Amino acid sequence: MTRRTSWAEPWKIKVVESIKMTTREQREVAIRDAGYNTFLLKSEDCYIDLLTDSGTNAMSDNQWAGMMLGDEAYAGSRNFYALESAVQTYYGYEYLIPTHQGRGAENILSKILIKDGDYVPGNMYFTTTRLHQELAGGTFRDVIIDEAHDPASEHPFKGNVDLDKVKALVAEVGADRIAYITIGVTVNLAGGQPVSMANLREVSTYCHDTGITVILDATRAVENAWFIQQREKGYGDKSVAQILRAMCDLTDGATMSGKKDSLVNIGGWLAVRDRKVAEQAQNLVVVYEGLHTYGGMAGRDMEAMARGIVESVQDDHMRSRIGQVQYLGQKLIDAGVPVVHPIGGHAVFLDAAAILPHIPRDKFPAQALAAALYVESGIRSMERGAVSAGRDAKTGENRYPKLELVRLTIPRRVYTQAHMDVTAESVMEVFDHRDKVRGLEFLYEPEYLRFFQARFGTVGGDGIFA
Ligand code: PLI
Repeated sequence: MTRRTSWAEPWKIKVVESIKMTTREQREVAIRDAGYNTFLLKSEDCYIDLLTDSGTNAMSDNQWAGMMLGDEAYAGSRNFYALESAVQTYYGYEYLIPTHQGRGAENILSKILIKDGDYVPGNMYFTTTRLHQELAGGTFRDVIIDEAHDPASEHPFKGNVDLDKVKALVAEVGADRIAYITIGVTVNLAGGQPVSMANLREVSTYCHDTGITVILDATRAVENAWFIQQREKGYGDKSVAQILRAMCDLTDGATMSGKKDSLVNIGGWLAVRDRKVAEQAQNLVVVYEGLHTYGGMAGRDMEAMARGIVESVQDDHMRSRIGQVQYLGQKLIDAGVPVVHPIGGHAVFLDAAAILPHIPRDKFPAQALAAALYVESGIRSMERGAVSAGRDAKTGENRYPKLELVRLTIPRRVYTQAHMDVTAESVMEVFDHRDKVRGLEFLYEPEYLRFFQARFGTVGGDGIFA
């Protein structure tokens, strides 16, 4: 019984969508017209779209059936109660406030919990999360372990919080100036790296003893639960659903982008245990999102998410979801392409600083690598380096995070292993011609979340390849 070692997806395909290959000449024009920013490309000009796993998932027949059961009442839609029940069952929080997507929840939470001058520690920043904290008058402090900033470190839980860094912040500013701590699981910008249950428990115990609220960024918490099952002693015989619940039980609330783990195309939520915070959130959601029983989502979207949550916590789903990411990552590791180790949950991250050492950080090697990969192959990826990090809110200087990465993000249930093979070969092709890739400089830089809409020009000649 040892011959069968492969896994296969726990589904078969019922509907397909055509994708088209373009010529290199067409792609050279498209990327130039897009200001060398993959966010500004037209989707139809992309062959394999690995820009993000956010809202790009394929829904199941069961979810589509649920869409037909949308109760589009302005107030009290039955689909809200289905979603509320799914969140209570699988995440365990008592009060659910739906939002149009994750950043809607971040906005509301930041406005409620942050006072001007407060600090908000977190295990590495996320773009929208930090911006909402700053807009609410807070200052973000990174408290992730040092290993997270080292692409080569094989630490199995690189998303862990360094409790000494939290303690140092408490000693510096006082616990009453700390609005709350955000724990991202998994940590997107560290490479989709997980947090261990032991670390979550240790941080939760310390914070609760010190009077600090613990907020989970639950966006990819189910993927985190899978890593705990696979890597942490004592969890090998627990289900993903049990581990997810145990993680959430250590925290006071969560913000959620349903567009990732929950296998839908839109939606999010804020969930808390404290009734007073829930009341404030239910009041604010009316101002920014919609009534507290839809929060910017259609009834059908809430139904699809309720059903997606149940599907997302199935062990066989998670095995194939993360298995596919690992498959791509291993191919690149075997080919000697520098990537973030270990391979994370939702994406393979190319180490652009190591691949393009001839491009200085202020000429944005990761942005350039993403553009080069597109021209080479039609594959769309995303910069996750200095452009994403933006400028310091106080000094206005560019931030240069240690990690300068390109993210090959895998949508859930969308592409096959054959697409992963083509992706790996395309990355290898660019890797072979890496010394020809040109750096970039800003032509247009928007004030907020610049990576979405910035435009660039190539340095030292036309075209991304010399
Ligand atoms: O895109 P939203 O507004 O639904 O969610 C914001 C958000 C919050 N936390 C984390 C960890 C995210 O990854 C996140 C969104 N991520 C995007 C869009 C991504 O491409 O990774």
